[in-house]
Amino acid sequence: MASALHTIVMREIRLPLKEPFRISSGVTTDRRILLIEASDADGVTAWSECVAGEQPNYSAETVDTAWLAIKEWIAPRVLGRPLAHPREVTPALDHEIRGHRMAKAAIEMAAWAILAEREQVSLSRLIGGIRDRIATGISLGIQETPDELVERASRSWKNGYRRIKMKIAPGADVEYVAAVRAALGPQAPLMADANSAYRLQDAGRLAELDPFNLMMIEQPLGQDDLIRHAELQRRLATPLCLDESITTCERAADMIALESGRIVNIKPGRVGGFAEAKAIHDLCQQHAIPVWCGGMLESGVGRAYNVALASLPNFTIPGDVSPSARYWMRDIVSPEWTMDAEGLVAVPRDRPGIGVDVDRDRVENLTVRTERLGSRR
Ligand code: OSB
Ligand code: MG
Repeated sequence: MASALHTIVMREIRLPLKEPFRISSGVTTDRRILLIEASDADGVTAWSECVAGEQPNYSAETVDTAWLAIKEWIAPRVLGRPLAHPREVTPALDHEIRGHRMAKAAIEMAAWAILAEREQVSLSRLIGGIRDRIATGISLGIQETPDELVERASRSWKNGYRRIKMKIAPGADVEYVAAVRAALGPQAPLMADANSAYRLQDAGRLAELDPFNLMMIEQPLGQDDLIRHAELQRRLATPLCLDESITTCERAADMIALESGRIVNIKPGRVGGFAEAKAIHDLCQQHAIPVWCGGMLESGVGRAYNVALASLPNFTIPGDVSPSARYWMRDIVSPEWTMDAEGLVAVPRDRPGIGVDVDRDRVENLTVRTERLGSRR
């Protein structure tokens, strides 16, 4: 990009979900979202989003740790530093700053969007995406009863979603999956995500899911585990997919070597940004490991990055890239993200940058704190 980041504006907004989203480790009702507006020395600007949650129940990072990390360590490392290409951001940030990948990703991804703006190409084209439309799945939170899950799964299937993911936990697993499989029939592409709720001793319980022909079971065991997942995979017919455990491309290589899973959920926020996400995509492609794009209940800003990433060739499984209306009464971008009746989301390949406009007035109204880092022009 032959430029440097000049200003980073951090904003926290509050955005209520249409309905609470429960995973095995907690429930989210109102999203607290950290938005970034970054500008380079020539005034080219891009929005990005940090995917950290409200609580440290998915990873150690939260909105508050990300805010601190960006302000204290990450922004000072990149502001004013000449960058020939966004690929240089991750090495610059990883040097002497451990972890904080979601915080790093928010800045790294903004650098890619600024380059896309500078070159007047879409983010998708900039990173080598090939798809005009991407297949979309839905992630359904844990419900009070199997019937309530069946109701949501049936509606999602009718609405065109290409893949239905059910959150599971001990006590809300076999019965729930059995009910949805019975209601939707043998062909429906179903999967389950446990968000690390099980132990290896639960292998027998998880094997009871094998008869339901799930496409995969996502992250049943420890959030940083590979060894026990490998042992579990040997005992299950259903493929395992790793989410939380894959924090770097090296971890993906370890997963492949250890056979800890057969599919990878790639979330650019989880792995520190687009460069690492692309590296994992490429590695998995070389090893015939399919990947799909996960979600973190992002606003339309974060979604833009997921949609661009999911347009890469090895994203062959529908991702958690649901349209805006699945989450929000009203999104903060226009146009909002929509899905057609075939369960496809259009990739804005002919619009420069992230491909949607941020509704600045709405963002201002939702903002609870702001901080401007870098020099004033
Ligand atoms: O494990 O994929 C996950 C949401 C928050 C935290 C973790 C996960 C999720 C989802 C939601 O599954 C996916 C979406 O954004 O629709
Ligand atoms: Mg997951």
